[in-house]
Amino acid sequence: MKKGIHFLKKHFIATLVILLWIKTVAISFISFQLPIHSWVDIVLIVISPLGIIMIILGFGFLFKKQVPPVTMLIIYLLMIGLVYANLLYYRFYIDFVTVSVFLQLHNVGGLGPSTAELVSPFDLLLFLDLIILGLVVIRIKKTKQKQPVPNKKKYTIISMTLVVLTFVLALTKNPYLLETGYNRKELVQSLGLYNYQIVNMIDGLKAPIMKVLADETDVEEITSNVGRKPTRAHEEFGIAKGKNLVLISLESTQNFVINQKINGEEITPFLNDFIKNSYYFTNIYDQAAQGKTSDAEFMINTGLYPLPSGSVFVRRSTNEFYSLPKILANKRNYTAVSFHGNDATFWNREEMYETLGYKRFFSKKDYHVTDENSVNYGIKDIPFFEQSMNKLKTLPEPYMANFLTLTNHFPFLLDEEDQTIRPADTSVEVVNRYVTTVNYEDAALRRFFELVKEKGLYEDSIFVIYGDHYGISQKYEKGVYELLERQDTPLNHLQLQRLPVIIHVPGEQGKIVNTVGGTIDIYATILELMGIRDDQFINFSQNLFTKDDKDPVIFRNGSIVTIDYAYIGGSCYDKKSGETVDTTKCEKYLKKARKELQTSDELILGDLFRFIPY
Ligand code: GP9
Ligand code: MN
Repeated sequence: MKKGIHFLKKHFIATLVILLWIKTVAISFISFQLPIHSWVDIVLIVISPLGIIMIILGFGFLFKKQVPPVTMLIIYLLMIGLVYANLLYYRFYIDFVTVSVFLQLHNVGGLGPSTAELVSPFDLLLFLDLIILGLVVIRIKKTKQKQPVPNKKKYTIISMTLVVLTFVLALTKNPYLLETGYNRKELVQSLGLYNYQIVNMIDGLKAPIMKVLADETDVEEITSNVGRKPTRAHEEFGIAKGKNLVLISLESTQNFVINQKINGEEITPFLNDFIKNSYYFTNIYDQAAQGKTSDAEFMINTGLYPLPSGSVFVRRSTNEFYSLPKILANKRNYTAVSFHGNDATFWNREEMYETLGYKRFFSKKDYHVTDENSVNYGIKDIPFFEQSMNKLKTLPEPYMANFLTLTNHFPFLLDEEDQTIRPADTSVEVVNRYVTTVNYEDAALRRFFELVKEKGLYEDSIFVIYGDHYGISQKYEKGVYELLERQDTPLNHLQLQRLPVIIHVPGEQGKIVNTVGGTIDIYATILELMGIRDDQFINFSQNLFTKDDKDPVIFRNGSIVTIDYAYIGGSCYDKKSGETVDTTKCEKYLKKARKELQTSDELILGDLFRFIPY
């Protein structure tokens, strides 16, 4: 033991570098499912962290005459902390931490009451060496001997060369790597966790500069880039003209629950009936990113993509935007309001709603919230709808009313007395509970429609009901596969990312629409139903009644899906055969994805709508 400590003391720097390197590489292989297509990918995962680890740990001694062991151990600990933060975040979101996520941490609902759920006893392995390293540091302090400092010149050259080599290799493999900085899995796989974090930080710094540098001249280029085709005529155009528009966001609701039975009981009996007299869109994919519900709201309100990192609601709430509330107010004299039982400041809604043109936000403080009528993140959906009714009744018509439900939020908690369906019996508790909270949400919708009918608010309205984003993260998907008796494959995972979108216009029969689309397309679809041509405004949304299935649905990480192909996890799939095919088959869609995402980011980060008159 003594000998060992003596050895570590002598080679303190090398020990820290190697330990951190091994841990980082091990986690990259074991915990982050990074796509590996060739030996270059493996080489990159192995070498990419080394150079930058040397540089960062080197700060502890490069500018000093001798090695300060405590400082170095602290740097080491911080770096392990960073790895661990990413590990926890990854377990739930299958994504990596960005600077924006740190800044909006108080809003990242998913990690709040559920961190315990994400921790594993094996995580201790990451920190065990700290005991021995601590002893070594005490020993160094006690003996008061000078620690040998490596040859600084050599150390710097080796570490710099490793970093440069990493970037050269990574960019040779994918020249678009830095341009598509939103594909975080690929960034981490090619540059390693630490270089990725630095690239992300630089991106974050670029954002405010983009706004300052932007001017009218940028708009022309953007407008030509968006290049919108005029929307084809269709019989649903204008069928809801002049009606009140009611939007209902279904928290964490995925499409697989519709028409699905558990032990002979329907999970969503109300919706299963309701879709028979509605437009039910069966192939709408979740395009939300790190902003979760707020991203879905942003897409539906503006027809723009969410930001590559963080939430537009938090990062860009003082921008100018075209939005449904503003368009409806300008063209049709609508008043827009929003209803949500959580704090007004959560996800910065209070500020962003004003920017988007909402005239009033009924938030937690407008509801009678007690311990009895709350669960998990706030007031339960049934009392939420009940208490909203009188507020809705007093609105001047025509109105746009936006409702956000909340009960069906991870980790899907529900009081026994509210459970009207037995939990599922898969091996994943989260999925078993999910069934009960979705079933409660369905009952809340039933209550909502009873009430609007009772109050005479039904006939003159159009109702747009949509799942905001996935509820069952990939970590827990195994339970869903058990429930649906399906295999865990990349394409089945993709299919699970579909969300229910239901549009109900009283007096219209409705129909099932199988168009392949995404959350962003709800915007144009609503405008068209309201009798306003969607192509007058700059946006990336496509009317779902006329959208071409061959046009890709674009995910924020640059992946795509069309009726024929899907590009996910770095592979191109032929959806019919389920086989991977040559990437060239997906390339034209990926090109479109890069261009659209980049243009949308430029519009938002440059705050370009301030130069575009209505
Ligand atoms: C809570 C709502 C839900 O106000 O935003 O949380 P999220 O789904 O965004 O984590
Ligand atoms: Mn949500």
